[in-house]
Amino acid sequence: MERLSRTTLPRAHARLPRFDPAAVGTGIVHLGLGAFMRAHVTAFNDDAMEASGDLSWGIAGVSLRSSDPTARLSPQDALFTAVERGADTRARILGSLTAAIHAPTEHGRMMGLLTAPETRIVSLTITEKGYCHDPATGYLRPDHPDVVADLASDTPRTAPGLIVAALAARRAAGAAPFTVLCCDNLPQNGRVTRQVVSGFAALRDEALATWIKDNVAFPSTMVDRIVPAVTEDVLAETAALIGLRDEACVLHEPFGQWVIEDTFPQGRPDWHLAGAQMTDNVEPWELMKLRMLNGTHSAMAWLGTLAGVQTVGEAITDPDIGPFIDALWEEIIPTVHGTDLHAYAADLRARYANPGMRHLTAQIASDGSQKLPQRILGPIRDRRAAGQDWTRLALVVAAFLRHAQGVADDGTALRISDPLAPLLGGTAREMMALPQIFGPLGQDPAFVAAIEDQHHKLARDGVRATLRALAG
Ligand code: CS2
Repeated sequence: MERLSRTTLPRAHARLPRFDPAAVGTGIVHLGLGAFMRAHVTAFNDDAMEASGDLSWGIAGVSLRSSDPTARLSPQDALFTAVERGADTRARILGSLTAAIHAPTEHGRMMGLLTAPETRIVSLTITEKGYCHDPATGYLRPDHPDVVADLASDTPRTAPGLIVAALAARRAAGAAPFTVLCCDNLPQNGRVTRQVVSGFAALRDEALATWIKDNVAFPSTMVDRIVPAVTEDVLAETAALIGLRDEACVLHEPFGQWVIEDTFPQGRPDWHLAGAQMTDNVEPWELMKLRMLNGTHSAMAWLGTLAGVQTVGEAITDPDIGPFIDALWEEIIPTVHGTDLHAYAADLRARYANPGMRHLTAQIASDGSQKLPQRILGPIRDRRAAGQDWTRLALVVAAFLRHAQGVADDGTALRISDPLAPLLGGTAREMMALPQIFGPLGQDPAFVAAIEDQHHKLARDGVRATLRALAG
């Protein structure tokens, strides 16, 4: 079978870009070339391009570590299929990605794009751990091994290191900076990105840090679309669907949401024409999504992996886990703002149950140390301050700790993928004393005792019996 490329594009059985991909210029450099960015940011960008006819905002995608995305995309002229699976299956080929660059082996090409005057936005989907920050405080960790290595090198590899190097070069050339657009699931993600970038700059040069503070915009965003990791099955199904081989396709649900703080001194694509919500305050959206979606995702992930439940779809329809998640939403809802939060929860429930998605609990369970503070500890702090019960949230923390100890309820070993893995795996009490994750909460005897109690039940009775006892 032939492979997708600009040459074979007209023969693809799919919705094709309504513009000429060869005519697209690069206006954005995107760090983090994973499936999420392809299924979300690029999809909105294609829609904006089609609606406005402005082809100057193409995206050069950069993979910071793995050579895999480049190996898949480059032979296809950076074209790929986004397969949407809901009531129907729809294949669409996206054309606003202009390049797929592997940072470690193409440093010069990448820096050329990062310093080009046409590049007016640098966007990021590098996952929580890519910020090299302390998840409890949101500040850069100066002792982070990758930060230490970057400070001693002319070819930085971390996102904060690269952004600072590019901004330094632009400043030295008297050029305007770019806007830095974080699209990761962090609370106040623009502010955190500003903190880590300025923090890195200050370790290099105080004057540069001040220039960044005065000149660079870091708008916050809320991004949402469920994008499970692509498997061999998806590759085969996509080929059958479009009649061409596509090694870089992505699978996603119909839902997609993007709320963006509208602060772009250097301009931006017409994302509002693609359905993005432009606002002056993303925080309520961010809090709602991080706690209600990502928080329950993590709950299903840690409880599910412990109980041997493999996917989100199985977890939400599970007779023990499903009702627990409904009750968990009742604890979370009073800690967030929004107009119809019960309707939002009902929509999430339906999205989780989408039979076209096989979203693995093990995938979501990874990097738990980076996710727990904003997803679960934040709501706990708010409920305790309001004098409200927080039993279910406590059980989720206990499930995180049990998962980090690496053994499922049936005795099988769990693979722990977490940047703080070397510090995890001790007793519940030892892990709660880690300030990077728990901050001052870990020093609060009432908090520690409540979590230990739930952890003890999980260890003694397992997930199912604990959930049943709680449901009473
Ligand atoms: C998930 C998210 O892997 C995870 O931690 O909770 O990737 C989630 O699927 C997205 O944020 C949905 O927008």
